[in-house]
Amino acid sequence: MISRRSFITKSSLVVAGIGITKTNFSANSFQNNAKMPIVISTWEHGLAANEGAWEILFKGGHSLDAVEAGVRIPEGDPNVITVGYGGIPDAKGKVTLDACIMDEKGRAGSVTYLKSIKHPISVARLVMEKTPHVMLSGKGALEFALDNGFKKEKLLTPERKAEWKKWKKEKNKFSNEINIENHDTIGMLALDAKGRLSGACTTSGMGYKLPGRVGDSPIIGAGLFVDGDVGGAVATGSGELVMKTLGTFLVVELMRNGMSPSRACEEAVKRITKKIPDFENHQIGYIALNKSGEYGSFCIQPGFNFAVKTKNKTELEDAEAWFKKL
Ligand code: SD4
Repeated sequence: MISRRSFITKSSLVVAGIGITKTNFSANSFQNNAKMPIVISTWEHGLAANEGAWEILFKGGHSLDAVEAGVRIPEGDPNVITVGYGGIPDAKGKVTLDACIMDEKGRAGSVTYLKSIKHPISVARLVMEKTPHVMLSGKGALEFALDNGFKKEKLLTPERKAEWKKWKKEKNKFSNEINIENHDTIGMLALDAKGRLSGACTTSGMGYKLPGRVGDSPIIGAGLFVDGDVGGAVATGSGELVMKTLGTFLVVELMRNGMSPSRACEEAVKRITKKIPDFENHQIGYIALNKSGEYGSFCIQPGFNFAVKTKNKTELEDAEAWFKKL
């Protein structure tokens, strides 16, 4: 079980307009005491994704294969409306996908603004393994996928199309403010039995975004960063804030300098609160896993959770939040 070592201050600073209390957690690192392997991933859909990863991890497989297999589950699930097939489209009704992957050797691959391909994470992996590049975008990414045997598929489901039409009629205005429906990228980190750490991140991005918009999720160092000697981190939430602070690179560097995963995530959220004036209108969640199998998380708003799987446990945990509901 998790033991939070200290819960130091709880101030009742009410932030204008949203009726929430700022909570300070300090030194709230926790040891999970679990032996490798371990996999963690963002949000509730991480539970099913972790099971996919576990199939590979428990047999002694490589964490890179595990994270790819894991995140393919929400990518292929039309009920997960923020990732892959069945994802919320952009303002013009097109589903465009962002994804990246990184392994313990520091190899990385990414695709952005990819249309018509159900599993962008697998294309990102091929970019990493078959090209001298890190990132392919838009048409080029699609051509690369088709040349490598991927098939074009319709990603917009009838349900998402109907919602988009309604949105267009009633709002027709993009808002990336706190909105559960607008979020829920899957980001996953796995440490395999041999101590190899890999990560994956895949999303349909902000719902009803401007056509052409790319978020943090496919940006190495923003949506995902892994250093096999230190640890890894993934981000979810309003990508613009993560990009402006290079959030997951920051988390990993803080862990390199001795912070626990929880403290490092908290510090990276703190950076956002210092640098980005309207941060209170946004959600950001970070999760991190270090080389020893310790993990942690932190977010801006209450409500972010993440899934953890080890030999001894399968659970969904709530992340500590910068703001805590009154
Ligand atoms: C983005 N970070 O495109 C993604 C969206 C997200 O949880 O994570 N939602 O900005």
